[in-house]
Order: sequence, then C-alpha cells, then structure tokens
Amino acid sequence: MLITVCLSQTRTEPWVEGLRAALPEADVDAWEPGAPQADHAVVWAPPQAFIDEQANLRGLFNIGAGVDALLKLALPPAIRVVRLDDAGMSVQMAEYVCHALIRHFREFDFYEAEAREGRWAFRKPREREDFAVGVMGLGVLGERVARAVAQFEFPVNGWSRSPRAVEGLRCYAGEDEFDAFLSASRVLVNLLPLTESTRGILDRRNLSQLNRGEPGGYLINVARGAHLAEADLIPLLDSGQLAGATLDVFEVEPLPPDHPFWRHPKITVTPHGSARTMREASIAQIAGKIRAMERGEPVAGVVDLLRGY
Ligand code: NDP
Ligand code: OXD
Repeated sequence: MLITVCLSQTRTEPWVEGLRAALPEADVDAWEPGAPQADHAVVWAPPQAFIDEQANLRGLFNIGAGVDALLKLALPPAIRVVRLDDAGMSVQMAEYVCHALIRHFREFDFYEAEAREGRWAFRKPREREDFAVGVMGLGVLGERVARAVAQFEFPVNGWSRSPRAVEGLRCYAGEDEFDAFLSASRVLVNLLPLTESTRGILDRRNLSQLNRGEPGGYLINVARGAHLAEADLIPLLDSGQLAGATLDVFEVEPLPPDHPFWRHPKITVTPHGSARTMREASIAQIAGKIRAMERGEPVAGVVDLLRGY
C-alpha cells in the first residue's frame, strides 16, 4: 500500500514520519510531481495538479475538519473524501468560544481598561437570560460547543440542516426556522461547514435579526471567513446594532496587514487557531481509518460530496 502526503501551509516531514510509524505495513512518502500512483493520500488544500496526477486514489484523508478546500477541486467520482473527526479539536473550540463569550458577557475589556488606569470600578451585573447563545451547526464541533456554553447556564439555541434533539438546547432546523433561531439568539457562534448554501450567510440581513432585532448582538465566527459578508460587518458595529465580534477566520488568510478588522475597537482577531489540528491524535485516527478502508469496513467521517460536508 502506498500513501502520499501533500500538505500546504504545514510542514510535511513530521506527518510522513508519523504515518510511517503508525502504518509500518505501508510505504509513505511526501508527494512531488511525477511521484508513483498512491492508494491513499493525506492532504491539506492540495493543488489540482496533485489530484490530476494521482488518479487512482481510493481515499483522500483531510488533516482538518473542513473540506471546502478539497471540494472546490475536480475530484474523481469514486474517491472517498474523509474528514478529521474531532481528534482533539472540539475541546479547543469549546474553550475558545466560551472564552470569547464570557469575555464579552463579563465585560473584561472594560475591566482591563479600568485596571490600566488604576481604577477600582464595577459594572452592573448582566443577566445571562438576556444573552441567549445561538450555535449555527450542531456537528462534531458545534454540539460540543453548545453543550459547553450550556454548562454556564446561558440559554442555548442550535441550528442545523436536519432536525436534531440535544439535551439542554432549543433546536431549530432548516431555512424555515432560521429567522426564529436568529431572533431568539443574542450571541451568534458560527460552526457551519462552508458550502454553496452557507457562503455569505453572516450578512447584514441575518446579523440584524439577532437579539429580536434590537441592538447588542455579538458574533463569534470560527468556521470559515467566506461565511461572513465582510463589508457588512463594520457598518453593523459602528451603528451599534452589533456590540462586537470575535473572528478567527477570514476571506483572505493571513488577514492582510491593511485590513480594517485588525484595528476596529469592537473586533477581536485571532489567526485561524481556535481549534488546531493535533498531529499525533490525527495521525492515529487517519491510520485507523486507512486500515478500516483497506479491510472494507465502514469508515467514520466520509464526506457526502453532494451535500458538501
Ligand atoms: P460537521 O460536518 O460535523 O457539522 C456541520 C453542522 O452544520 C451539522 O450540524 C449540519 O447539519 C450543519 N449544517 C450544514 N449545512 C447547513 C445548512 N445549510 N443549514 C443549517 N445547518 C447546516 O462539522 P464540524 O462541526 O466538524 O466543523 C464545522 C466547521 O468548522 C468546519 O467545516 C470548518 O469549516 C470549521 N473549523 C474551523 C476550525 C478553526 O480552527 N477555525 C477548526 C476546525 C473546523 P446536520 O446536522 O443536519 O447535518
Ligand atoms: C479545519 C480547520 O477545518 O483547521 O480543521 O480549519
């Protein structure tokens, strides 16, 4: 069995070494143009030239959860695209979102500014019932995040494509229930996959519906930059309709140095690191899935190419 590794924006060598150790029965090599035909590939955002050359791949194993960079390539119809299932990401995402939420809710920015001036000042405590959190996407990451937020006794709403029942959450599903979900939520957390149905979904119309249309909504975008209509955000913040935003993902990454998001006082920027791929756990998971596929057993995390996630 031959496994090829083609990773952009990531050092390839540690993955090759790790996969060799985890799959001693396989030959594992870093891909280069003209390399022999492999049976499986371990990838992150490979170029189309890689797919065109490696025409016999049976499995395409993504080292992340989001497969949007893969699905924009022309893929052979029989190939199975397999996403990473958690592998240490959901706990990080839960930490990140709870941190952003609590920092906003408890007004830590205010207290930090006061402390810098040596001032001992209090704000009136806010009611968590007034800060319902809406989680868009109740998949591997979204459900974990929603449950973590619920532990702090915030009201939590969840929105998914198909109807879901998650204890402690008020669940909404599909386009028909989207407006009701937005209106009932004040802090919006985006954990949707990027597909043709979700691109640009964080736009002026939808963001304006948060908090029953009243000012004071807050956005936490940790899924993909292209979910957000970037030009709509700053006017919503400047008018006060939105109180702030924490953004981990951007249309163009790295975020260009002159992008206004860097310097806006109501925006917190982090560099697409809310849930990092944990190499050892990911290699162990991918090795297990490659073996299962070779034995003809079911494999978790196979992407539905028509649905787009
Ligand atoms: P999953 O595929 O497990 O879950 C996706 C969820 O979104 C499902 O609940 C699905 O509904 C819902 N959904 C999909 N399309 C729609 C739609 N049109 N309308 C309503 N709901 C929809 O994804 P993960 O939880 O694993 O990951 C989510 C995304 O997070 C990834 O695609 C990736 O882009 C991003 N990510 C970001 C990281 C970062 O560091 N910033 C790290 C890892 C991931 P249903 O349940 O009905 O299928
Ligand atoms: C992922 C990511 O999709 O890191 O896993 O964004």
